[in-house]
Amino acid sequence: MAAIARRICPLCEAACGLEIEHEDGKVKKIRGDEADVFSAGFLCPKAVSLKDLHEDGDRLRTPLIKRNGRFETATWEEAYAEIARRLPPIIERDGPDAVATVLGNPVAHKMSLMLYFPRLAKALGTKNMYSASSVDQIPKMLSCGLMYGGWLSIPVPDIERSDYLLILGANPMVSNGSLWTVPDFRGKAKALRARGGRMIVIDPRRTETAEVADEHHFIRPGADVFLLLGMVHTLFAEDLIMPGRLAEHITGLDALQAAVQPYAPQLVAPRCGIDATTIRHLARDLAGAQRGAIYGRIGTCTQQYGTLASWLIDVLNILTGHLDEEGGMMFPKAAAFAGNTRGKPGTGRGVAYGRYRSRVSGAPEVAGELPVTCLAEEIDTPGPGQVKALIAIAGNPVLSAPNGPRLAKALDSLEFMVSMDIYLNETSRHADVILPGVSPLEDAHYDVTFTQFSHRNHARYSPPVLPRTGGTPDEWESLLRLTAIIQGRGPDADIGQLDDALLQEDLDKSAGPLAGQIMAMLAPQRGVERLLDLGLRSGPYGDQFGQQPAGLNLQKVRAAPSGIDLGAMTPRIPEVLRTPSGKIELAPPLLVDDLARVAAALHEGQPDLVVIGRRQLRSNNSWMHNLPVLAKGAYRCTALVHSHDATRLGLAGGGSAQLSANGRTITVQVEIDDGMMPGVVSLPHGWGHDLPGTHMQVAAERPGANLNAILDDRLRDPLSGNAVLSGIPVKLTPAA
Ligand SMILES: Nc1nc2c(c(=O)[nH]1)N[C@H]1C(S)=C(S)[C@@H](COP(=O)(O)OP(=O)(O)OC[C@H]3O[C@@H](n4cnc5c(=O)[nH]c(N)nc54)[C@H](O)[C@@H]3O)O[C@H]1N2
Ligand SMILES: Nc1nc2c(c(=O)[nH]1)N[C@H]1C(S)=C(S)[C@@H](COP(=O)(O)OP(=O)(O)OC[C@H]3O[C@@H](n4cnc5c(=O)[nH]c(N)nc54)[C@H](O)[C@@H]3O)O[C@H]1N2
Ligand code: SF4
Ligand SMILES: [Mo]
Repeated sequence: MAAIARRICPLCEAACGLEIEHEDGKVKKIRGDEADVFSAGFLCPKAVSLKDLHEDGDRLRTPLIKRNGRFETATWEEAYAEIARRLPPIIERDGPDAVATVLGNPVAHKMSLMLYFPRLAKALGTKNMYSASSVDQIPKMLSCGLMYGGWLSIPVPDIERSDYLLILGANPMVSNGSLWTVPDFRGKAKALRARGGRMIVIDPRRTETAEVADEHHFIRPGADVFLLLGMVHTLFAEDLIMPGRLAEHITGLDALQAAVQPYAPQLVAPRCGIDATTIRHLARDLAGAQRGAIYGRIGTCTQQYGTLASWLIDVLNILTGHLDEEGGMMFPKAAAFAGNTRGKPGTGRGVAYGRYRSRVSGAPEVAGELPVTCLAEEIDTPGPGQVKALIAIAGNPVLSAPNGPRLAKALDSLEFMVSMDIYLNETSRHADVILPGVSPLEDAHYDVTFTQFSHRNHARYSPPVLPRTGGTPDEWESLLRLTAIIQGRGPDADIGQLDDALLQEDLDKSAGPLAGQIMAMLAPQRGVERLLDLGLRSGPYGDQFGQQPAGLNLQKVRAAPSGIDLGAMTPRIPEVLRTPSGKIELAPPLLVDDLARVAAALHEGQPDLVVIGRRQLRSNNSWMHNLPVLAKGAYRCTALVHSHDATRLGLAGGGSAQLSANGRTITVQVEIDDGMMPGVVSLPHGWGHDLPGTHMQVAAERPGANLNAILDDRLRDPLSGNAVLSGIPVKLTPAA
């Protein structure tokens, strides 16, 4: 008989609640859960691909061990034994820094990986920790860290109560939101406009989001900082500074005013490609909005001024009285694991930044990690401290990080590499051992990450939809197994006992004399469920282990299969602040000093042609191209070119062309699109599935071209270390 299970979709940040109809272990139908307290039935075309993902014959079901250059299937025992044989001797010989870890995007979408990777990291103690954060949002984490005192104190638009939304470098109509968990952005944007609200988009492409907005302005890629400085300048010049309730919670206003003084709209206009009148009107409209916000995302992060742009966006919200106000940018308060509720309310130590630097480039550590663009050089540059082994978890940096060819070569030179992945793909092919993850229908889920960026607070838990088969461990168990191996306990350690011991250690630290009692109250749960129960019960809505009997625990969340609504966001300043001053730092010296780079580049000319990235609804970074339901249809890895550029460069729509930068070239298919800003070409990332040694048969049929193959791994925002992916000068010529 068919049964219906509920599962939060793990495929993007919108975290929609789904209904999965299944029978005899087979998925029959996937639809949105109308009763879901957060997503109310919304879903996008990717949701139904969970069936294809579950059934994909190319998805790994058993570990693989590489012997004599070829992968052989292996049992879990054999795989762990191989790791135990090869990894610890490297640590013993060269120390923990000889082993690097690299995490990919799906880690943020998997409770098992999110909650248990820290265990592994602690056991290993390496400085060489890398992740997709540094090709993504780390500039925003740094700017918010400096301003509010916490890496995850990142405000999100309160769209349901807003009447003005200015969007820079984000395309939520396609991405479904990022650092902003907002299922059905389209519906919410439509409602905003129906209330008489306005939406404005700043993007070098007239995007799907621009299409549903009231206004769209092209911007020169990488030049948001100039626009934003011009807007802040306007607020000061026109006496539009009105932080309202926040006035007593901010510091650095004078320093900020002095810092933006040189950037009058007429001066920055040519540099950003937006005229001075428009810059002033954008500033005035934001200031005049009753309930409004300016929001920026990946386009504003993946550029050389990523941290500065991220900072100025918050500055604008604060100066116009839109931070921490209904309908503006507000701080979510997640039910569990909320980074922005830890510690004493109202003051703190702020964030520690640059505690160490990468060996080769000297890039500063941010939030405990180094830029992923440093990984290749740390492997291929000999000398003390060189990386000799790698643990890659749910990441595909060979495609997702700049200069994939260099990284691929570097990975081949490692003494040992483990991949935890679900495919034999462009990155995992370099591993010596691959430990497969499980299908999202086979594990339990709670959104550890994206509840922290949700436009409305809620708690939802999904038990596994289908049972795991063939003795496959859950990923938290694999991570504990690796932890045990690194701790020198060998491949057959009792990981149940280790799990208990590690939790006991945590509790001794956080709960002191109550540790034993709490441990007993969490029994007989184990693994991720136990950590989740702990997170919920000790969280801001928790039952505090009986002290707040009406509060949340896992049992209560479980009993509500479509989730528990915890209400709209509420004002949190000053409680959310953790800066030493107890104030919002408007002008952190690190950021103000970095304006020297901006001043030096104010009159820089526009390169003839630059490339930017793009996301697509039926794709997700590099890894969903093997799912037939998404792969079908029109060829998607096209280079969008304005017709004027096509004419002057001699390019024809549908024709192929050579796209080159940094001495490397890829072949792309041209698509003429007058929605592009002239002088800018757009190509999606995550393609290029034609590398040898992979096994993704559907993806290989239409491999596409890897944009990152031509980008420069040495180009970073010097503050955050984030890769520069946008606005890179390129040459585009017709292919012979
Ligand atoms: N040029 C350019 N490059 C970019 C971007 C861009 O805009 N432009 N965007 C960047 C961004 S924002 C990001 S987040 C990164 C993403 O960078 P990555 O995370 O490195 O890339 P993904 O394609 O998301 O790869 C995810 C990997 O996880 C595996 N996987 C999927 N599900 C699971 C699972 O449940 N368990 C395990 N163990 N493995 C799993 C997949 O097979 C795949 O190997 O790419 C970045 N790269
Ligand atoms: N369907 C789908 N959804 C996804 C993903 C996916 O691959 N596919 N990836 C997920 C991930 S990992 C992330 S991080 C999020 C990202 O979520 P978003 O940030 O919303 O993603 P993008 O669609 O890449 O939007 C970035 C926009 O920035 C523009 N842009 C490029 N350079 C500049 C610039 O210099 N200035 C300005 N102002 N704009 C610029 C681009 O044209 C693009 O429209 O999406 C997530 N959701
Ligand atoms: S929008 Fe994102 S979370 Fe929602 S169904 Fe689509 S992929 Fe899943
Ligand atoms: Mo991302």
